[in-house]
Amino acid sequence: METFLKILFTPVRLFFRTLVWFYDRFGSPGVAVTRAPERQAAVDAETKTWILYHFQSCPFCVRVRHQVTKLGLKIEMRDVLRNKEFEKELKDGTGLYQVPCLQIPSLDGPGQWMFESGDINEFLSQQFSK
Ligand SMILES: N[C@@H](CCC(=O)N[C@@H](CS)C(=O)NCC(=O)O)C(=O)O
Repeated sequence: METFLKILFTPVRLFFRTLVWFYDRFGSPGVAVTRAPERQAAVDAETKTWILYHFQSCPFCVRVRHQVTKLGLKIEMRDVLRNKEFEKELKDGTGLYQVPCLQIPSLDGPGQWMFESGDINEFLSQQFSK
């Protein structure tokens, strides 16, 4: 029964993945933010340790990756499907397995973990739209 269901859902999964791939590749992240070099350096310094836990075929992650691109941020991306260590970090740090998740480490610890693509995008936009 399990094998039958797997076979049945494979084309659906592939179709969905293809849709997300197109959205990722061709969906516009919007007009890119441009900054003076000094401001960009300050933004880069602030986000240097930030991490986005994600995976490629997750549409909510695409949303956040587009926002990161649009805002010109250099946030480290950790793909939890490609690397089991990253998956473990996410689960150990939050007790959840949900992406996207933005980690903003503090100087002395894990800091803040943020879920929900809409909340993450809103937060990034508030911090870095200039
Ligand atoms: N409302 C959330 C939805 C996030 C969500 O559903 N993410 C899926 C991946 S697309 C997930 O992490 N699922 C957990 C799982 O696959 O076990 C958002 O906007 O970020």
